[in-house]
Amino acid sequence: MLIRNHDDGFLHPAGSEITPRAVHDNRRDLLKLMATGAAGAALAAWAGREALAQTPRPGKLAALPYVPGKVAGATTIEKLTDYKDASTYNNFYEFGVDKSDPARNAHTLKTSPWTVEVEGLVNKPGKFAIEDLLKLSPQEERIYRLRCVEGWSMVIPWVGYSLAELIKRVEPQGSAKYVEFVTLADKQTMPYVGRPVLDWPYTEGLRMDEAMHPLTLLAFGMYGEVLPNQNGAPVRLVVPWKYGFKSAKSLVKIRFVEKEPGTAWNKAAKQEYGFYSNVNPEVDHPRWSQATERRIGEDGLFAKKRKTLMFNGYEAQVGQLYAGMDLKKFY
Ligand SMILES: Nc1nc2c(c(=O)[nH]1)N[C@H]1C(S)=C(S)[C@@H](COP(=O)(O)O)O[C@H]1N2
Ligand SMILES: [Mo]
Repeated sequence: MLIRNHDDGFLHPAGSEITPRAVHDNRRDLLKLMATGAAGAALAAWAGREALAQTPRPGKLAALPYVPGKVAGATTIEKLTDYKDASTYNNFYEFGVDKSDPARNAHTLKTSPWTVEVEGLVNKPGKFAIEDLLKLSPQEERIYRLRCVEGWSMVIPWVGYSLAELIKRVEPQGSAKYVEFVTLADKQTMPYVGRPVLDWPYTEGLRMDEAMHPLTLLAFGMYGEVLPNQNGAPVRLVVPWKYGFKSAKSLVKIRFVEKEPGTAWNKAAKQEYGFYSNVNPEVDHPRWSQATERRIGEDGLFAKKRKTLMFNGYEAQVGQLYAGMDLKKFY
């Protein structure tokens, strides 16, 4: 049966049609986890999946096959941001600097054919067609918070797999200490490339252990469908414990290097944006506090600001990566 959603007017399959299989799989997973004693963490994920199963996919773009997220901490039970907000309130400077620009302008982005080149200090460099990259590993749905450095956040069900799956296959050499991510810079299709907004192409970087962390997601979709162009189609990074700008969109190159690479925002304003950019309520941006955030969709007159959590709430999973580091210095 199809039901009409009041928010967007689109037809969605009724919940009863889409939940049974997912719920069945989840129960089986949960029983397995209980047997291994890992049920505590799994229960939160379980609740999140049930909530998700009630959230129909928007039905606008191609569906992606996926299983529920299996990585510990990869699912939050918070209410999902509406698809409409997540796909119309964006930062994608190649298409303009206003939040509404990417949704308006990114239709010109050509996402097929698309290749991602893996190069640098690896034994098996190569070019991956997007179709092959999609099939490299089973896709998971993971509900992550994404917190922008500007002070707003969203909760989005991403679809993809751990970047580590790709990294393992290309066999990094011992000298590879960092990973640099290069995104598309095409003047023909991206109206702001060529304007002196940022030093194009937009690039980002992670330390090897950050890139290998299971939470670091190579994302191909959201809300059960392929990514809308404005959210970084056809493939982007999602690093949920770091400020949003680390989650580079529309990736074309992944390069393994020895030295810490420059990043788009670090090059634009070194004192304001460091290499690490971990979400940290105790380290202010030089021009504003990072202690609280506004959840998109909750911005009524009486909506309370939320307290920003250390590592965006993923401290249990990633805190160990930074043991002994002065996070005020390495911001
Ligand atoms: N190529 C590219 N990637 C990018 C950006 C950008 O301008 N260009 N903006 C970043 C910023 S600042 C944020 S907050 C997130 C926003 O992702 P979303 O629009 O999917 O929420 O994308 C990041 N990735
Ligand atoms: Mo951002």
